[in-house]
Amino acid sequence: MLFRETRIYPLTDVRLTGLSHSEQVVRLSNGGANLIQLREKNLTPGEFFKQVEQALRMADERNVRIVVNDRVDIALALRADGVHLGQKDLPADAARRLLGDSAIIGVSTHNLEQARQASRLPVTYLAIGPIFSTSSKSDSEPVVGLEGLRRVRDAIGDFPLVAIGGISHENARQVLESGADAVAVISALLANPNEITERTNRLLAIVQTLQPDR
Ligand code: TZP
Ligand code: MG
Repeated sequence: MLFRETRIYPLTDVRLTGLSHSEQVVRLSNGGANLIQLREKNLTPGEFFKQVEQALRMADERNVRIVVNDRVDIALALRADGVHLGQKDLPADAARRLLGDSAIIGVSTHNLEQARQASRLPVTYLAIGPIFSTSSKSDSEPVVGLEGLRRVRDAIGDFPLVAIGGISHENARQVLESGADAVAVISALLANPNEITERTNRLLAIVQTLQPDR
Protein backbone atom coordinates (compact mmCIF):
# COMPACT_ATOMS: atom_id res chain seq x y z
CA MET A 1 0.00 0.00 0.00
CA LEU A 2 1.19 3.45 -1.03
CA PHE A 3 1.25 5.11 2.38
CA ARG A 4 2.92 2.29 4.21
CA GLU A 5 6.26 3.40 2.79
CA THR A 6 5.67 7.09 3.12
CA ARG A 7 3.44 9.14 5.34
CA ILE A 8 4.58 12.50 4.04
CA TYR A 9 3.55 13.76 0.65
CA PRO A 10 5.19 17.08 -0.29
CA LEU A 11 3.82 19.26 -3.10
CA THR A 12 6.06 21.62 -5.06
CA ASP A 13 5.44 25.37 -5.35
CA VAL A 14 7.56 27.47 -7.71
CA ARG A 15 6.11 30.82 -6.59
CA LEU A 16 6.83 30.17 -2.93
CA THR A 17 10.35 28.82 -3.37
CA GLY A 18 11.66 30.55 -6.48
CA LEU A 19 13.02 27.12 -7.43
CA SER A 20 12.27 24.86 -10.41
CA HIS A 21 10.17 21.76 -9.79
CA SER A 22 13.24 19.57 -10.33
CA GLU A 23 15.34 21.50 -7.80
CA GLN A 24 12.53 21.12 -5.27
CA VAL A 25 12.42 17.38 -5.99
CA VAL A 26 16.17 17.18 -5.29
CA ARG A 27 15.91 19.06 -1.99
CA LEU A 28 12.79 17.20 -0.83
CA SER A 29 14.23 13.80 -1.72
CA ASN A 30 17.50 14.64 0.03
CA GLY A 31 15.34 15.09 3.11
CA GLY A 32 13.81 11.63 2.61
CA ALA A 33 10.62 12.25 0.64
CA ASN A 34 9.84 9.46 -1.83
CA LEU A 35 6.46 10.56 -3.16
CA ILE A 36 6.16 14.11 -4.49
CA GLN A 37 3.38 15.95 -6.29
CA LEU A 38 4.34 18.58 -8.87
CA ARG A 39 1.75 21.36 -8.54
CA GLU A 40 1.82 24.25 -10.99
CA LYS A 41 -0.73 27.05 -11.34
CA ASN A 42 1.23 29.71 -13.26
CA LEU A 43 3.58 28.34 -15.92
CA THR A 44 2.34 27.63 -19.44
CA PRO A 45 1.62 23.95 -20.24
CA GLY A 46 4.74 23.93 -22.44
CA GLU A 47 6.96 25.26 -19.66
CA PHE A 48 5.43 22.92 -17.11
CA PHE A 49 5.97 19.97 -19.47
CA LYS A 50 9.72 20.73 -19.65
CA GLN A 51 9.97 21.09 -15.89
CA VAL A 52 8.14 17.82 -15.28
CA GLU A 53 10.53 16.11 -17.70
CA GLN A 54 13.54 17.40 -15.73
CA ALA A 55 11.94 16.57 -12.40
CA LEU A 56 11.26 13.00 -13.54
CA ARG A 57 14.93 12.60 -14.44
CA MET A 58 15.93 13.66 -10.93
CA ALA A 59 13.23 11.47 -9.40
CA ASP A 60 14.27 8.37 -11.37
CA GLU A 61 17.82 8.58 -10.06
CA ARG A 62 16.53 8.91 -6.54
CA ASN A 63 13.74 6.34 -6.45
CA VAL A 64 11.11 9.00 -5.94
CA ARG A 65 7.60 8.68 -7.34
CA ILE A 66 6.12 11.69 -9.07
CA VAL A 67 2.46 12.61 -9.26
CA VAL A 68 1.47 15.48 -11.59
CA ASN A 69 -1.25 17.86 -10.43
CA ASP A 70 -4.11 18.51 -12.89
CA ARG A 71 -2.42 17.47 -16.14
CA VAL A 72 -3.29 13.93 -17.18
CA ASP A 73 -1.83 14.67 -20.63
CA ILE A 74 1.59 15.58 -19.22
CA ALA A 75 1.59 12.60 -16.86
CA LEU A 76 0.72 10.29 -19.75
CA ALA A 77 3.22 11.72 -22.23
CA LEU A 78 6.09 11.60 -19.73
CA ARG A 79 5.10 8.36 -17.97
CA ALA A 80 4.92 9.99 -14.57
CA ASP A 81 3.81 7.74 -11.72
CA GLY A 82 0.41 9.33 -11.53
CA VAL A 83 -1.87 12.30 -11.46
CA HIS A 84 -3.78 14.27 -8.85
CA LEU A 85 -7.20 15.57 -9.84
CA GLY A 86 -9.38 18.29 -8.36
CA GLN A 87 -13.16 18.29 -8.34
CA LYS A 88 -13.18 20.24 -11.62
CA ASP A 89 -10.50 18.28 -13.46
CA LEU A 90 -11.01 15.27 -15.74
CA PRO A 91 -13.14 12.51 -14.22
CA ALA A 92 -11.12 9.90 -12.36
CA ASP A 93 -12.35 7.03 -14.52
CA ALA A 94 -11.17 8.85 -17.68
CA ALA A 95 -7.74 9.35 -16.10
CA ARG A 96 -7.70 5.67 -15.08
CA ARG A 97 -8.50 4.62 -18.67
CA LEU A 98 -5.70 6.78 -20.01
CA LEU A 99 -3.02 6.02 -17.44
CA GLY A 100 -3.74 2.38 -16.72
CA ASP A 101 -4.19 0.20 -13.65
CA SER A 102 -0.81 0.79 -12.08
CA ALA A 103 -0.95 4.62 -12.11
CA ILE A 104 -1.34 6.49 -8.85
CA ILE A 105 -4.53 8.54 -9.15
CA GLY A 106 -5.58 10.86 -6.37
CA VAL A 107 -8.60 13.10 -6.08
CA SER A 108 -9.18 16.20 -3.94
CA THR A 109 -12.25 16.36 -1.74
CA HIS A 110 -13.40 19.12 0.60
CA ASN A 111 -16.24 17.62 2.60
CA LEU A 112 -17.73 14.34 3.77
CA GLU A 113 -20.04 13.85 0.80
CA GLN A 114 -17.29 14.41 -1.76
CA ALA A 115 -15.05 12.01 0.18
CA ARG A 116 -17.75 9.31 0.21
CA GLN A 117 -18.22 9.68 -3.53
CA ALA A 118 -14.49 9.69 -4.25
CA SER A 119 -14.05 6.44 -2.31
CA ARG A 120 -16.24 4.74 -4.93
CA LEU A 121 -14.10 5.94 -7.84
CA PRO A 122 -11.20 4.05 -9.43
CA VAL A 123 -8.65 6.13 -7.53
CA THR A 124 -5.60 5.17 -5.46
CA TYR A 125 -6.22 7.65 -2.68
CA LEU A 126 -8.40 10.59 -1.81
CA ALA A 127 -7.25 13.84 -0.28
CA ILE A 128 -9.37 15.81 2.19
CA GLY A 129 -8.80 19.43 3.05
CA PRO A 130 -8.11 22.07 3.94
CA ILE A 131 -7.80 20.56 7.42
CA PHE A 132 -6.62 23.93 8.80
CA SER A 133 -6.54 27.36 7.22
CA THR A 134 -3.92 27.81 4.53
CA SER A 135 -2.52 30.59 2.42
CA SER A 136 -1.06 28.22 -0.20
CA LYS A 137 -4.31 27.82 -2.13
CA SER A 138 -6.08 30.90 -3.43
CA ASP A 139 -9.63 29.50 -3.75
CA SER A 140 -9.51 27.41 -0.62
CA GLU A 141 -12.75 25.77 0.62
CA PRO A 142 -13.96 25.98 4.28
CA VAL A 143 -11.73 24.19 6.79
CA VAL A 144 -12.57 20.58 7.55
CA GLY A 145 -10.85 20.40 10.95
CA LEU A 146 -9.68 17.32 12.83
CA GLU A 147 -13.23 16.35 13.73
CA GLY A 148 -14.21 16.52 10.04
CA LEU A 149 -11.20 14.38 9.21
CA ARG A 150 -12.26 11.75 11.76
CA ARG A 151 -15.74 11.67 10.26
CA VAL A 152 -14.31 11.14 6.79
CA ARG A 153 -12.15 8.29 8.09
CA ASP A 154 -15.18 6.66 9.70
CA ALA A 155 -17.18 6.99 6.48
CA ILE A 156 -14.61 5.53 4.08
CA GLY A 157 -13.29 2.56 6.05
CA ASP A 158 -9.74 1.64 5.01
CA PHE A 159 -9.66 3.73 1.86
CA PRO A 160 -6.25 5.49 1.54
CA LEU A 161 -6.64 9.03 2.85
CA VAL A 162 -4.32 12.02 2.57
CA ALA A 163 -4.90 15.15 4.66
CA ILE A 164 -3.92 18.56 3.30
CA GLY A 165 -4.05 22.21 4.28
CA GLY A 166 -2.20 24.03 7.05
CA ILE A 167 -0.33 20.94 8.19
CA SER A 168 2.92 21.63 10.04
CA HIS A 169 5.56 19.92 12.15
CA GLU A 170 3.50 20.90 15.17
CA ASN A 171 0.17 19.37 14.14
CA ALA A 172 1.15 16.50 11.76
CA ARG A 173 1.02 13.88 14.49
CA GLN A 174 -2.49 14.85 15.52
CA VAL A 175 -3.59 14.78 11.87
CA LEU A 176 -2.29 11.24 11.44
CA GLU A 177 -3.84 10.20 14.74
CA SER A 178 -7.17 11.56 13.49
CA GLY A 179 -7.25 9.07 10.64
CA ALA A 180 -5.04 10.30 7.79
CA ASP A 181 -2.64 7.81 6.23
CA ALA A 182 -0.36 10.61 5.05
CA VAL A 183 0.05 14.38 5.31
CA ALA A 184 0.36 16.49 2.16
CA VAL A 185 2.35 19.63 2.80
CA ILE A 186 3.49 22.76 1.00
CA SER A 187 4.56 25.71 3.16
CA ALA A 188 5.76 23.75 6.20
CA LEU A 189 8.50 22.30 3.99
CA LEU A 190 9.01 24.99 1.35
CA ALA A 191 8.62 28.36 3.11
CA ASN A 192 12.39 28.80 3.33
CA PRO A 193 14.16 27.34 0.27
CA ASN A 194 17.40 26.87 2.21
CA GLU A 195 15.70 24.69 4.79
CA ILE A 196 13.71 22.33 2.55
CA THR A 197 15.91 19.30 3.13
CA GLU A 198 16.20 19.85 6.86
CA ARG A 199 12.47 20.49 7.33
CA THR A 200 11.57 17.40 5.30
CA ASN A 201 13.90 15.30 7.36
CA ARG A 202 12.42 16.65 10.57
CA LEU A 203 8.80 16.04 9.46
CA LEU A 204 9.71 12.50 8.47
CA ALA A 205 11.25 11.89 11.89
CA ILE A 206 8.04 13.12 13.55
CA VAL A 207 5.68 10.93 11.53
CA GLN A 208 7.88 7.84 11.57
CA THR A 209 7.44 7.47 15.30
CA LEU A 210 3.78 6.63 14.62
CA GLN A 211 2.69 3.16 13.61
CA PRO A 212 0.31 3.00 10.64
CA ASP A 213 -3.23 2.02 11.73
CA ARG A 214 -3.97 0.05 8.62
N1 TZP B 1 -5.44 21.82 -1.31
C1 TZP B 1 -6.12 22.01 -0.18
S1 TZP B 1 -5.22 22.97 0.90
C2 TZP B 1 -3.91 23.11 -0.19
C3 TZP B 1 -4.21 22.42 -1.34
C4 TZP B 1 -3.36 22.32 -2.51
C5 TZP B 1 -2.68 23.89 0.12
C6 TZP B 1 -1.80 23.22 1.14
O1 TZP B 1 -0.67 24.03 1.42
P1 TZP B 1 -0.09 24.22 2.89
O2 TZP B 1 0.95 25.31 2.73
O3 TZP B 1 0.54 22.92 3.30
O4 TZP B 1 -1.23 24.66 3.77
MG1 MG C 1 -6.69 20.49 -10.14
